[in-house]
Amino acid sequence: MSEIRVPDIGGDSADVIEILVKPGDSVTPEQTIVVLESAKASMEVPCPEGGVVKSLAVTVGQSVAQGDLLMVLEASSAGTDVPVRQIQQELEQVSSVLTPPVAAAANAPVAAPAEASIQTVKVPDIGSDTADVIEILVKAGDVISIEQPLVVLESAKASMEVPSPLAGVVQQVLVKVGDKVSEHVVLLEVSVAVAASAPEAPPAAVSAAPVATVSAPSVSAPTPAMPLATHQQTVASTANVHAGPAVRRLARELGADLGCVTGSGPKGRILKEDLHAFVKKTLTEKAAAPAAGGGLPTLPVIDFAKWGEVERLPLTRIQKLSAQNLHRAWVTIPHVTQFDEADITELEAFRVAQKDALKAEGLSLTVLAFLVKASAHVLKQFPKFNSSLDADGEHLVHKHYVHIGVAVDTPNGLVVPVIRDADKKSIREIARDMGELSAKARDKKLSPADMQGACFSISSLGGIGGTAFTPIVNWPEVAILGVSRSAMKPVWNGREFQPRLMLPLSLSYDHRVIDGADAARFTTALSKVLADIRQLLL
Ligand code: CAO
Repeated sequence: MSEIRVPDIGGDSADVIEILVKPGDSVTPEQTIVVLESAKASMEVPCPEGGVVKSLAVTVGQSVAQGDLLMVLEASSAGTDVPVRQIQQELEQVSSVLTPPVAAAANAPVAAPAEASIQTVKVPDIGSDTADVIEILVKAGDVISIEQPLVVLESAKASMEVPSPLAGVVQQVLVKVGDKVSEHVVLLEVSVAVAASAPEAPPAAVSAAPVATVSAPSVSAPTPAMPLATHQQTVASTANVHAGPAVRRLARELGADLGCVTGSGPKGRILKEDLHAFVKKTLTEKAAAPAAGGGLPTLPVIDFAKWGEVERLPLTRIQKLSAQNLHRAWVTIPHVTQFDEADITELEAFRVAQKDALKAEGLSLTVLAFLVKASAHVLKQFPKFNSSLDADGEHLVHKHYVHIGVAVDTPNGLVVPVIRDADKKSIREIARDMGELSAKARDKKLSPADMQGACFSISSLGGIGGTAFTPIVNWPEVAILGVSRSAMKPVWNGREFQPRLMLPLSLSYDHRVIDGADAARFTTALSKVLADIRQLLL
């Protein structure tokens, strides 16, 4: 039975922030068992020997000091107890390697302005002859603060962050990744602010830049009293994230940017689970993205003025909003458009006959009022077209009301006011609603409520022209009817060609909800109603 205790943690106390094993777990020598966090650094405590965890003596959040009992371990084989002291001595060799770096004021170049002096940051005692520079966390121009990690070094024994003993602005980084460095090698030059009137004033006077106080442990102690068995230690891949060495190491191995990972541990600390979840999510998203290139390619910025004179006009609020909505609908809804033609010869004759009478009432009777009424009628026969996909992706929400949106072209952009309960209204009432809503639209007087709650939309370009188009479904609706200009056409009636007024219909629909056959049935039914509007009376 072995007692595993807190090794030298380079300070008075540290909090237990993660426990990585539980009673009954088998552990191997050097496997990390707990993560501690002191005021200066976070550190992993490796198990000095293999065995089975008998009991834990600490809980997350508990404050511990050197020598405190962490856990009791049942040795896997008798007689292999390694004295803890021996392990601790070994660890201390590593943890004590980091002594204050030297800021060689005497070596500072004199190019600094009167109110700044250039200080150097050198490699501290790293406990071995040489170490590799494996990561550089700052660049020229960066504003750095005391204890901010500057570079990560890796020796045969350990990886370690070298924190800044100075606050100032990095002038020059004098090493690069891959360099082999040894104690006293200059890593950086930092411009440190000093009192302008007294450049040689004692450092104590320069509170923001403790030039000569760099040897004072409170300022200069490099991060790591990391009492870790060397290769268990790891490096900071991202300077300002809250994560322990093992997580940082894993992130480096996986090429994951810890800055993008949300920590779920105490004080937002990134745990291994967070990193795994992040990597999994990223991979899933990549897999779900289109094969070539993954995701939507970003569009390059183009300087159109290269080819001639240009003018940049701001988009209106409506244009920006509809751009967003159209784009979202276009990329998220699998669209199909069903084309058809309705014979509106009789309808047009009726409309023309009624038009003037309604005009006297101030109403404009166009084909559109008939289309709204006929669509409402057919929507009741085809409830799927009057539905929306539920957010859970597993239900279809059928609406027991029929509100129809009508696209209106205004100088400020496209808006879609809604005619409520179109199934219950007469064509005259629909024509009145249409007139009022389109006037409001053009006068910018539509309220948000006027444009909400539609079940189905109609976009009519018939007054303008065209033979067909593919409208974009107005999400969360599942279908939209596009209407083009009616034209007189020769139609074969079985014996002869007859001149008939044909109205082109373009029905775009969400193929997740509506099948092609349903769509063809819908336009056929609509065409029949438009061909003989007496059906609306039934
Ligand atoms: N075929 C032939 N003529 C048509 C027609 C059609 N499909 N639709 C309308 N017309 C005729 C009308 O009967 C009217 O003629 P009269 O003056 O002889 O009666 C004339 O064209 C003008 O109609 P209108 O456009 O003023 O009226 P409307 O009811 O047909 O449409 C409105 C109203 C507000 C929908 C329309 O003005 C509008 O803004 N349309 C554009 C919608 C749009 O931009 N959609 C695109 C969305 S996707 O970008």
